[in-house]
Amino acid sequence: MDVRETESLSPDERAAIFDRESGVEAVRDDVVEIVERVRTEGDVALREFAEEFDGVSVGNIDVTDEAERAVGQVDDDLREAIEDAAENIRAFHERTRPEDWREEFDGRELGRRFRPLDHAGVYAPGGTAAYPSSVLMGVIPATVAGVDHVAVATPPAEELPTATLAAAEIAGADAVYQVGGAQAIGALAYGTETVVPSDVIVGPGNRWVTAAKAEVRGDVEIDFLAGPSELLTVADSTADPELVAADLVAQAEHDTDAAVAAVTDDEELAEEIAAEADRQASEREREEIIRGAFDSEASGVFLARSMSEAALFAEEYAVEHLSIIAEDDEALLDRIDDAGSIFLGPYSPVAAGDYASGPNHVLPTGGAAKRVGGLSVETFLRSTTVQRLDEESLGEIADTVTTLARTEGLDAHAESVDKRFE
Ligand code: HSO
Ligand code: ZN
Repeated sequence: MDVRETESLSPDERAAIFDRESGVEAVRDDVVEIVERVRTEGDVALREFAEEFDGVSVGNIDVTDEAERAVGQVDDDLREAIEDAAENIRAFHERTRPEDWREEFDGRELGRRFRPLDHAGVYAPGGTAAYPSSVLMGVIPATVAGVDHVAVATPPAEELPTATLAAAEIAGADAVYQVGGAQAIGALAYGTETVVPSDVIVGPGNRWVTAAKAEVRGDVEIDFLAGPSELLTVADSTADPELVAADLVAQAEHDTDAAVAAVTDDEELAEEIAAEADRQASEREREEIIRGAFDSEASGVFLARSMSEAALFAEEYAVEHLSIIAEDDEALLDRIDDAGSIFLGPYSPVAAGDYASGPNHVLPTGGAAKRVGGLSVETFLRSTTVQRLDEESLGEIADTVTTLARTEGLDAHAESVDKRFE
């Protein structure tokens, strides 16, 4: 891994670091066609795409029964780990469920209430990215919100991964379908003979899945366009380079496109993190992927002139996972607004949040943390406002309403208020 000084980054380098791209444009035309075929041909298209892209001749698209059986088929240790993680994720998400409220504002009784969406679709990638943990992260907030029907879509395979199926069942999914890629997003969005259409589609995926989510957005809600994993660690001289490097190597093993970086004001620490990351990479099974991620333009160890400048760097990076390992981590936390999820102190590895501490790991990437938060219970809720006025409180605002209404040339609006006082 390279060490680069933040002050000598060229405009091109800065753009590659701070304007990270998702790469979905390249597949957009193909995705439009796939989604359209699913929309018009339904299950027939899903079966054909399964043969073409996954090399699988699909019997039942609906594999909910198999998911129920999978819980009994996984090892006890794995089942307990999934159940343990699910419990922690559920506890955290229950705490975040917004409460309905009603309050009086100068006699006007105003409130807000939350109701779940009816149908949610959770995408769970397959292949080397078949993560039971992501199934928990997608399904559990939906069930906590009270969604009536939560469906999981996962790519077809001769042998579906039992851990993914078991996680869907333990998390409380109502249906599991074997359908992957852009065609899965088309099916979840518009429905087929087998697949129930969703009001909201969530979950990570490859470029095809992400491009398809962008395509159906508008017809259904989506969480956001989640790209490859990212980690930025803000570290001061008190940080242990071995631990900083271990977290970078961990997120790097997801994808050659992952972005893993550290920023510090301590030159010796910067060199040690870079050397340590290279050393640890060669001990890992996914060394090649890790080295690919190290070569990403947004990856590297960055040397800032001060910790203030390091905080500014982090703010501009707006990273998916931000780790702060520094003596005064709370002060740095106060200065950085933009990040998907924040990990404080040496005992909060990102891996803990990836699996089992409780908060969600489906998070905005590519700088989207400047605009949105991660997957949450709110993703599956819609809010409605409620108001009740009485004669007196309506009287208080009557002039304001009628003046504005007549200014807008809407005299029937004004009259509807005046009539109440005749
Ligand atoms: N770090 C990934 C989530 C994940 N990690 C799943 C392990 N399994 C993206 O936030
Ligand atoms: Zn991870």
